[in-house]
Amino acid sequence: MEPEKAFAEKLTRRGVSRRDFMKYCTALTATMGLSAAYVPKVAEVLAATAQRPPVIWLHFAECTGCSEALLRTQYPYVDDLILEVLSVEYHETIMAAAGQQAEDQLHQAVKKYDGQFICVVEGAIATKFNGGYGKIGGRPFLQIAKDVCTKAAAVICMGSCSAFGGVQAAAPNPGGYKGVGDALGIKTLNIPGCPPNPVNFVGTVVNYLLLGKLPDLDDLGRPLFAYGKTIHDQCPRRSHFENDEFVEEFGSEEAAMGYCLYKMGCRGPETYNNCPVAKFNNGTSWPIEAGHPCIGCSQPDFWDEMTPFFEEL
Ligand code: FSX
Ligand code: SF4
Ligand code: F3S
Repeated sequence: MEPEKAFAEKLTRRGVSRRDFMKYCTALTATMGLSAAYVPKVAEVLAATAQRPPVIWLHFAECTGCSEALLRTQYPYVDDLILEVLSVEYHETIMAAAGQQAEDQLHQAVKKYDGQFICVVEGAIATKFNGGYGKIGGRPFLQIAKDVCTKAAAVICMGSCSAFGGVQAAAPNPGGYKGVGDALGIKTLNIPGCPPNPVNFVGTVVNYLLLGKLPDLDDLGRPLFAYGKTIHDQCPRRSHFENDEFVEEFGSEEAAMGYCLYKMGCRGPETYNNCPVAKFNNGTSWPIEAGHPCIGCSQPDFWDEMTPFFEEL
């Protein structure tokens, strides 16, 4: 069967119309900062069936919210596709194997794809006491990460825990938890957020497949297409005190300002992420739209730096 036809049938089996799929591709292309001319190319990348880069997906100390965010979006089948576009060789949450069988699978995959695989990591790594504060199958996260990440072609940290340490690394941090880059002394591509937006992971992978390179990064290793601006700079609530029409509608500048969540502790002015534009659950909403101040979840050490939450800075 032609690949195009096979793909269309696969979508139909999952109850996805071609129109829905193209809508997703259009939103993804915009999120990646590419012009609309790239939409058909992005669709092609997702539809292609050629041999794809092998991926080894590791879990360390975290809540698995990052995998959940990717697998349980409103249109899980679309984000699911990325797991088919990639050749996922190991992923504890979704693989059938367990125990020794899973361990064997990991070792075989690392050996087979040495130097070629993309390693995606969720969760932070304990570094004190030889990594004694966090183990899988009796082996410290630190040891596993050293064995696996150092053999990868690229390491993508999914979520604030693997990127910067997250809640495990919050004071007093007895286990000496760190993000993967810090723990191993390597450069990683970071997609922080607690959880991160799956579209930013998909965008990073599609960028790699489409343009043959990883996207441009900021000095914290975050793709600029997603983390190039602050929440505040893109926030619709900001328009209420900067737009004369709204000020008039609210009666005074002060009243219009009340619509902003700054006084409830919003950390939007110090937080770099694309939540106002990308939103979550396929564009349904995002924290500030739902009435909750941004807590700065994509910034390093936000559990220490951005707390106490709900208090004005
Ligand atoms: Fe951390 Fe992810 Fe927060 Fe949870 O895997 S970024 S605690 S949403 O799950 O690592
Ligand atoms: Fe800025 Fe937060 Fe107010 Fe939005 S709600 S304008 S991000 S301070
Ligand atoms: Fe996180 Fe703030 Fe977005 S809390 S999800 S970066 S609005």
